[in-house]
Amino acid sequence: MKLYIYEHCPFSARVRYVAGMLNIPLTVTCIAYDDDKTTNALIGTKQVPLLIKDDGEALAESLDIIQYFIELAQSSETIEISKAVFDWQKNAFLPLQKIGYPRWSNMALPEFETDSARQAWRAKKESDELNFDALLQDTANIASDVESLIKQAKTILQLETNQPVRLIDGAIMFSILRGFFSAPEIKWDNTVKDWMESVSVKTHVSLLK
Ligand SMILES: N[C@@H](CCC(=O)N[C@@H](CS)C(=O)NCC(=O)O)C(=O)O
Repeated sequence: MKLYIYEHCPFSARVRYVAGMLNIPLTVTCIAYDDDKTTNALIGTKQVPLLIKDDGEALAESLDIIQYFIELAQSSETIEISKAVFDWQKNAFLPLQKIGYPRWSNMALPEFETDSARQAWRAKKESDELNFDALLQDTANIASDVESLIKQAKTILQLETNQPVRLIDGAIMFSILRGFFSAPEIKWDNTVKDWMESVSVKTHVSLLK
């Protein structure tokens, strides 16, 4: 099976997390950010993650892909997200954009190898509300919000009690938290950082450092 992704993309990362946890073999292809053709030719729009199953069928929604992996692995997990994770995710998405948007295209990520790809990113993602230079200048305030989210993550995932983390909850939290590593100013709770690092090794999904 082939999975098209962007390395920075949290929806791609949650799918890769589940594939890693369930030992689903995948050929992962990162497309260039200015590539308007590859996924358009397959599903009529520019969107990742995109799974091409072995029978050629395309699946283009992260939760549909995860559901398919759960069935393939005959796992008892589900795609039902717990309320605490759902609420945390809603609060975490804007801070993720504020940290990631002005940084990811300047990192050594495969989707941003060319000037054209980096320019396509800025043209699409920068707005009055998310002005890249202003966001970088406001790093201290944004980092403080993110540090609260990291502390909440420790409680929600019950990392200190060694309770098993539900597959879908772990996938969502990991995929958002990994994006915060792109700002070295953010101070991490050690328990959460250790969990992120061990899960990254286990799933082969790198942190966005
Ligand atoms: N609902 C979709 C959302 C996927 C999504 O928003 N993907 C973004 C990347 S993170 C995308 O492909 N955006 C197109 C673009 O940036 O040009 C899912 O859950 O898979």
